[in-house]
Amino acid sequence: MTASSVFSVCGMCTVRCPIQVAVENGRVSFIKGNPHIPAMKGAVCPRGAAGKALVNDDERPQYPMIRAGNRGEGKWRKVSWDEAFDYVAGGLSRISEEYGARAIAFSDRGGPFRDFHRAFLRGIGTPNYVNHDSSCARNVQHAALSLTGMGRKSVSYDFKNARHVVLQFRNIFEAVNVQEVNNLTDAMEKGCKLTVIDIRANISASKATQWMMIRPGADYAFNLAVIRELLVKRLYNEHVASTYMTGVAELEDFVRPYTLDWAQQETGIQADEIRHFVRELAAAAPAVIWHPGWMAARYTDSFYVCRTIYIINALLGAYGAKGGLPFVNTPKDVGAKGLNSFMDLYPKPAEKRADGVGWKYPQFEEGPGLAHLLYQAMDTQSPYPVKAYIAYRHDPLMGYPEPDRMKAIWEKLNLLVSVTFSWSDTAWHSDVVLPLSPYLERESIIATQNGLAPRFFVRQRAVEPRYDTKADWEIISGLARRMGLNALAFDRVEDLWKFQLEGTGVSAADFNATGVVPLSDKAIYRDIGEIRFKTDTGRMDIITKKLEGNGLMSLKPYVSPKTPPEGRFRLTFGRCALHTQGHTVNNPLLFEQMPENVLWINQKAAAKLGIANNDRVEVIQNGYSETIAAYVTDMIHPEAVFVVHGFGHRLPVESRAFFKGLADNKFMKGGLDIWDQAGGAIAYQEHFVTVKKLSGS
Ligand SMILES: Nc1nc2c(c(=O)[nH]1)N[C@H]1C(S)=C(S)[C@@H](COP(=O)(O)OP(=O)(O)OC[C@H]3O[C@@H](n4cnc5c(=O)[nH]c(N)nc54)[C@H](O)[C@@H]3O)O[C@H]1N2
Ligand SMILES: Nc1nc2c(c(=O)[nH]1)N[C@H]1C(S)=C(S)[C@@H](COP(=O)(O)OP(=O)(O)OC[C@H]3O[C@@H](n4cnc5c(=O)[nH]c(N)nc54)[C@H](O)[C@@H]3O)O[C@H]1N2
Ligand code: SF4
Ligand SMILES: [Mo]
Repeated sequence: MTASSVFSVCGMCTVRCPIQVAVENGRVSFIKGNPHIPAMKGAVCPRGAAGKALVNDDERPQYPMIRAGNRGEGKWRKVSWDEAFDYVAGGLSRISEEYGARAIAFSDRGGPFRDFHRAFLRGIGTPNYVNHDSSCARNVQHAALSLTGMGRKSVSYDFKNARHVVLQFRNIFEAVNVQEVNNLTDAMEKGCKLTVIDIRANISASKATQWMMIRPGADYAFNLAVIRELLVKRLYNEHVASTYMTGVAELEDFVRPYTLDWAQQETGIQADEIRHFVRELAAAAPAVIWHPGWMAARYTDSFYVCRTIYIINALLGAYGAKGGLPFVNTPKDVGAKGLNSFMDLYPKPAEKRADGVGWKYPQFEEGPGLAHLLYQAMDTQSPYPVKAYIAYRHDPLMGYPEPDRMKAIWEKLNLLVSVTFSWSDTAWHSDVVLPLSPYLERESIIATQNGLAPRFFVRQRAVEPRYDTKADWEIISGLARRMGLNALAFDRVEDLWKFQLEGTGVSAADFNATGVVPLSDKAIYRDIGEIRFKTDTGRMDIITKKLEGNGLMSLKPYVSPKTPPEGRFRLTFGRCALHTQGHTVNNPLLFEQMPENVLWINQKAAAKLGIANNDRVEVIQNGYSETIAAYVTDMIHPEAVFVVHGFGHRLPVESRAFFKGLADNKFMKGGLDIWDQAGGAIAYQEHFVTVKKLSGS
């Protein structure tokens, strides 16, 4: 028997925890948290443990495929990698010649391993790179930028030292980041309070010091009243406000009408409860974290909710504080040289983006654009035709509303390619599937994790691919070689690493000891006084020129969310600890533990409709319907129904997930057009559904 162990990076979700993989006879035998990273506590979450089942699953794309029937028909021709690369590279080159390079679009799922494939796009010469973020955290990002001029990841969350943590539409104990959960749990054992503001009692609420059930979509009202209470009662950090913020007086004027009694009417939460909460929070400041949210693509005012959260953190002095939101350090901040970037090999394409970001919509950050606006540009072929689309680690047919409309839009594409390790609606609908090796069977480029102590990290290959699949860098190299981008055509991953590490003083062998290379030996907290915010004034600006100058408001008056008509409910959704988005339902281990989602519905509302727990119900919107089991509870707001996202698969190649549970994204008619104009993200929760008991159940 041969046994070894490899330090690597989990790939079961976007958190990318550091792991240690035990390998016996060329097969993965065990996965645990990297023991050299203390906050991992040697653990992974249930999905992390199911990585082995992903490798062993034969219901995943096993070789390159080219479509043999109509799109979505499921007729495939098995081809060699050479043929697949020739087909895709040939198609891209032809489209580029006929329509210009800008006719090629590419989307991914964000994250630290993008430098190489984004360099490929620059090499081709297209500006049309987008990521998934308009379906996720774009509002958070733009809210952070609007106050501090710095993105959401410029601060970290110092859970370990926090004294009061507030989760508002953030379910940390189910939408898990292992290190954050461990740190928060440690802090709570030392007395840190946890307040959860949610439309239902999720697992985080069950662990909280206080849970407040809020009316769906009324979060902005809650936050405006909190700001008023902080300002009027002088519970905020006056030194921080006067030294590092501008516009606080305007803010105080603006929030004057938003009293606690008013908020009680809007949110359903008692004024006294909010008053007490604000006092406790102020008492714990500055070691407080009001989490600005992650999946904040919910309402047309979600940007303003996130923005008020950042403002509250600022007023409490949490920016830069131990136990609050300390500023992260880049390699440069700790005197180290950063990685060499493949993107720097090519100039940024001068062409305007098809999604309008940066010119039609100057209020938005250009980097990852807005995918839903790219799809609209594909539809209108304006400002110019987009003819090729590569969905790379992205399943927009499940992640965006209106999959049928999207399929119709994609009829205008000459080439649709999916790069993925699992089947997905998007892969099934593509012209070419380039199968990626699952994370345990591939290595990545080296990446930087900025933080209190920044570090380099890398994913190592633990075992060889079972099937004819390839690593990301091999796929991009294969295409690059055929398109004449020789600087990106590599045969050995060691050569990519060498390029990245040149001049840093670090070598690839340095990752072998612990899986990471720390760039500082201790956590470095920078005081707020050392920071020059990237705003007009160098301080945190409440009145933001970039908003005002683009017809948007810095201080937007509250508009009450619509109340659903009798018999209808606002469709809400979120995560569970056992699955990641849409791509784990068919994982044998995880499927066994949770094969389908259920519809949370309030007990009184269900009683009116004659629905009892476990009854099969029909969910209907605009003539479309699916059935699901009801979970009747008084722990959800009566205006809402809730499902875990990612279910309702309809692909015959996924025998386990097939027809299990309900797909929330199919109940969002018109949803591609409903988005937050200030934050850029889709407003997924602006949809109502009818719920009926299924006759005979
Ligand atoms: N209705 C509704 N819509 C939603 C949400 C919701 O809750 N409800 N959630 C939103 C959120 S928060 C997000 S982040 C998005 C997620 O949307 P997506 O990012 O599209 O979802 P995933 O299922 O995580 O990943 C998509 C595909 O990428 C593949 N994949 C995963 N990891 C890798 C990898 O490392 N490399 C490659 N090449 N492929 C990989 C998977 O096999 C999967 O098929 O959906 C959003 N859309
Ligand atoms: N296990 C697991 N972990 C994950 C993921 C996963 O798929 N599975 N996905 C990762 C990704 S991509 C993301 S973006 C994050 C998402 O992380 P989160 O945003 O924390 O997760 P969600 O479960 O989408 O939503 C959090 C909570 O918002 C509540 N909510 C819904 N509407 C409202 C409202 O109007 N007001 C308030 N106050 N609350 C509301 C929901 O009930 C839910 O409990 O999780 C990441 N981690
Ligand atoms: S949170 Fe779980 S699934 Fe996500 S990277 Fe960490 S161990 Fe893997
Ligand atoms: Mo997300």
